[in-house]
Amino acid sequence: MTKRILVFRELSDEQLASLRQDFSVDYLPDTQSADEPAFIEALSQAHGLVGSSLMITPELLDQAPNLEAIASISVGYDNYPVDELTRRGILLCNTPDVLTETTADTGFLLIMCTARRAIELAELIKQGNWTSNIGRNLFGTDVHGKTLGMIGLGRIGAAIARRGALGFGMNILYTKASPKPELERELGARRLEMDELLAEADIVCVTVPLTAETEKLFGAREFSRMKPGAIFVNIGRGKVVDEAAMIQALEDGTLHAAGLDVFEQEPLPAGSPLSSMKNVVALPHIGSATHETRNAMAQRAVDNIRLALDGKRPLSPVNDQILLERN
Ligand code: 8YV
Repeated sequence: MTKRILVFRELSDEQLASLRQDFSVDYLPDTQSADEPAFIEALSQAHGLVGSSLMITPELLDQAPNLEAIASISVGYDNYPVDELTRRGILLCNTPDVLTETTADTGFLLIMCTARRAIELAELIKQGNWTSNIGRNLFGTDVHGKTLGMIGLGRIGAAIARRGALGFGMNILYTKASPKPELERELGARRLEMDELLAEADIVCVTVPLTAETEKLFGAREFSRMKPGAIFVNIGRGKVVDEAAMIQALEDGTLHAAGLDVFEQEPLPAGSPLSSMKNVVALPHIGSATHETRNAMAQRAVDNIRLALDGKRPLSPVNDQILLERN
C-alpha cells in the first residue's frame, strides 16, 4: 500500500519529486488555515504531514485517522499538541541545527539595527529627509563591548552569544535556567538570576521556546527592571512576552527600544503600535528565512518523514519515546 503524505509548505522540485517516487503526495504549499477544505480532505487520507506554522489541534487530529508522523519544517513545535500526539502514537519531528546559524544571524541583525536605529535612519533617505548631518537626537548606541543578557542559551542563543563575545567583545550573561559550564569557559558567560541580569544587561535577547513555563515570561515587572536605555530583542516566540505591557513600556520610556521577529499574533495585526513606533524594529518572522536554510529545513523534514513512514528512526524526532515503545 502506497502511503500518503500531505505537504502544506513549499518544497523544492527535487524534494517533491523524491517523495513522489515512494509516496502519494498531496501538495498544498499555499495552505494558510487548517480549515481549508482541500487541506481537510487530504488530511483525512494522510499517513504523513510535512509543513509548519499551522495550529495542529486534537480536534484536527480526529480528522486524520491514518496519521503516523508529522515532519515540521521548524525547530519550534509549540503549535503541536505533543502529549496528544504521543498518546495517539503519532511521531513529531522538527528541524534543529540546520537553522541555528541563520537564526542567530537574524538575532544579531536585530541587535545591531535596533541599537543603531538603522531602519529608522535608512527611512530618512527613502523619504528624502536626509537634509543635514545626523545630529545627537538621531544617534544610536554602541553594541561592541556592551553587556548582552541571554534569555535562553540553547543552540540559537549560544550562537548569538558567540557572535557577541567573539565578534563584538561583549560581556555575556544568561539566566539561571540551566548551567552552561562549557559556554562559561568558552565565552566567559556568567549565570545570574533574572533580576540581576536585567539590572546589568545593556541588551536583553530572548531565544527561549514557547512552553507553559515561558509563556508571558516577560511583562511589566521585567521591563521595569531593565537598565535605562537598554534594548529588548525577541527571536523566540511572541507569546513569551506580554505584548501589551511591552507596548506600554515602549510608549512610556520604561523600555528604550525593541527588536522583534516574533509576535503574539502573526501576521502582526493591522494597526498594531509595534508596526509604527520609531523605537521598534519589527521583522515578519524571518528568523530562518534564507534560501539556503529553508531549503535545508525542508530537506530535513523530507528525510524525517521518509524515515518515519518507513518505520525507521528519523533524524530529529521530538517525541521519540514512541520509537522506544515500537521496538
Ligand atoms: C519558522 C521558526 O518556523 O523554526 C522555527 O521554529 O520559528 C521559523 O523557522 C518558519 O516559519 C519555518 O517554517
